[in-house]
Amino acid sequence: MKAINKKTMRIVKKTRIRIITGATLTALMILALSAPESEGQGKAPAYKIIEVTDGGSVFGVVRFDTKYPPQKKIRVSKDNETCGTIKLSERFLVSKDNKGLKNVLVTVEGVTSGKAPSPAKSVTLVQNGCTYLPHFQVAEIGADGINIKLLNEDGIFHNVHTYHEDTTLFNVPHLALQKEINQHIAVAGIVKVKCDVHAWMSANIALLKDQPYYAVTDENGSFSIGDIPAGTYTLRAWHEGLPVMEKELTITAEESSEVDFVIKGKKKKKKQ
Ligand SMILES: [Cu+2]
Repeated sequence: MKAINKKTMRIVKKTRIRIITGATLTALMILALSAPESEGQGKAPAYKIIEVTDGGSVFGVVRFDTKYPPQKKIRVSKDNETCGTIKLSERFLVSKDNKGLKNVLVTVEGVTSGKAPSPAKSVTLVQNGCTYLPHFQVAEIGADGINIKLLNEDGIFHNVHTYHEDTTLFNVPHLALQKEINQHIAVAGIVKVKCDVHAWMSANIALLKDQPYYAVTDENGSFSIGDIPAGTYTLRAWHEGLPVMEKELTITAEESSEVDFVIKGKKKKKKQ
């Protein structure tokens, strides 16, 4: 996180907002993305599935206020025939029209009874042109975890290394002629994917458990989440390059609430 960091950014305050960083953030993500297995003392109650007939919704935009991080160019140092010579970083994808930020995971936290989750059995991550496709994806997982299908469309050697926090989940060589590899992940949370051969290759997979109330911002930073039971919750926005942002969210039956996250970014001072 060089173009924008904790020192050089702050969040414009519209209602109440909290910024969480570092280890606290990591711990919170696990708490938020992993549902408790059982109801017990000191634990949040297990998620209850109910029919939501008069739920409300929330929509909004995650965007920068003025300046935003540029899309960095990365010089490719090996396998140029397949990988090319220049890559554009997909870390910050910002709309030129409204400064909206793509690939922000927005979740409604604190819903204990709500619509049914939709666990997926498998997600696919493609290695193509020495880029992971897609750069960011979200899947819900059930008690059995999820299969990660890795496709090598490049015909060159890659090495897929996945992390949950700083811990390796799996680390597998993907040989040039090996089209497909399948791996299993059992934990919820943010899974970071890196290639140990090509340092610029990175992707993130968010695995949600008992959390059907989420959206990922589109190319204009827009999101929308519906069928939320009336109540007061926390709206959380996670992006790989920013501190977690949170706002209080009050949902009224059959009504729509607008909540925007506006990020004030200052350009990093150049030393030269
Ligand atoms: Cu690679």
